[in-house]
Amino acid sequence: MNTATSKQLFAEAKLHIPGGVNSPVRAFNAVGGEPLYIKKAKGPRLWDADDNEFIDYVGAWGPMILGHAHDRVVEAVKRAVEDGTTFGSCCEQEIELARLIKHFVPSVESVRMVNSGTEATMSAMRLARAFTGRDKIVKFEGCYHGHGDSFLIKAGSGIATLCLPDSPGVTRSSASDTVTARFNDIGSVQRVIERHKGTVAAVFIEPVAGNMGCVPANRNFLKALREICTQEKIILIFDEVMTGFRLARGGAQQIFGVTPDLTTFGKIIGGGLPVGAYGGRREIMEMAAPAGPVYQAGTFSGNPVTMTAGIETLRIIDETPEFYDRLEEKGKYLADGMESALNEAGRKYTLNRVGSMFTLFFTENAITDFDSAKTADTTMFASFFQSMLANGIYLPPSQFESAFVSAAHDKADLNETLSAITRSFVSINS
Ligand code: KE4
Repeated sequence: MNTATSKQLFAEAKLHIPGGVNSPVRAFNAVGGEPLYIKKAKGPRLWDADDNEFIDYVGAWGPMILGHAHDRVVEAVKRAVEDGTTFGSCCEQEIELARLIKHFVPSVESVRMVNSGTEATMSAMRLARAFTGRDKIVKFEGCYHGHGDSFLIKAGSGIATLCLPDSPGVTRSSASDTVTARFNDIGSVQRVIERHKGTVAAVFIEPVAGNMGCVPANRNFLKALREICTQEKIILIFDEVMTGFRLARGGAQQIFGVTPDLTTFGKIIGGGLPVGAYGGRREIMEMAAPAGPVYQAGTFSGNPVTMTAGIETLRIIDETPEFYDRLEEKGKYLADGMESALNEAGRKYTLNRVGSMFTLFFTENAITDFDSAKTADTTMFASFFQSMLANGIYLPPSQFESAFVSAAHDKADLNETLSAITRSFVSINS
């Protein structure tokens, strides 16, 4: 595959940008080779600077559930831009997106728009601390909640990808207010809560983790977590930046039937533009300034163009009652085909999938938490990634990320992907 232009661009980028990238996980460090420069995307496909074409399973790390450059979203954004991009004032569109988020997710009584998932989790944490008067937060090893200081402790996503222990620059004092527990292990939660009795403000969890690869929480674990938080008056925060509007209309909380106190959102609600949001119980949300004393602000928060892209995306989903059934069918079809290809190749693997999120781990171990995810053969994953790329399939360049099927992937795309898998295992074998 000719990647001369991408290589040239990457060499130039490294002169101007740390590591040549504006977000570490896209640098291909964990899979070898160099990142491709994407110049165009439409539906389920990407084209790079050398005109190589790929079927895309990164989906910009989750936002592109409709596929890239959906005609209706593009048209709506074009119209919005012609009326001005951002005013630093109120606009009607922010009310409409807030209304839609509440329409989809019943636990959200009030919601505040921000500009990234990181801002959403940072703000939700501040609110929970103010509401409870407590300092500590609990997070789970392998979960990633953005790059706020308090969350860069045993985090997933790029931290895991780059095998970083945690992150320098996070002070001991902020790190000391974060305690970690083991995902899917309620005993570890009970021990942590007991040890820090009366000082924990919030528990953060990805109800289906996407940042150690796709690792679903166990329903009983989540129900027990809900009970502990209720009993201890701890704010339970579902980080649904990735799973919100991805796994069901009401996100993971609808699937599991567990209601958090606050939920953080991002990705899909921006329709491909930068966005984040946090929302939940009104009595907590009303503490956010200017309704209450907890300060949080943002120049671009609720800007009409991002709101328009999010509104159009959620409207398209809302108009399609079978939207998530179709995504489930596509996810299942691809997973079943992958399993038979892997079995035929005699490969040891574990495939975790929830709806249109999936991750292939090269290990026979069940993957239920970060420790088990780390037993996967990342060297084999890197070979698989590169072979699939050479066969025109663009997977997430990290074992510790989830892949995504979009509504735009059709049967032909999925079959092309499955044949690429078979060819990849032949080339890896040889
Ligand atoms: P952003 O600040 O990147 O918008 O969102 C942070 C975030 C928060 N919570 C969850 C569950 C997330 O998955 C994320 C961001 N996801 C990563 C990919 N796993 C974004 C990709 C990147 O960092 O380049």
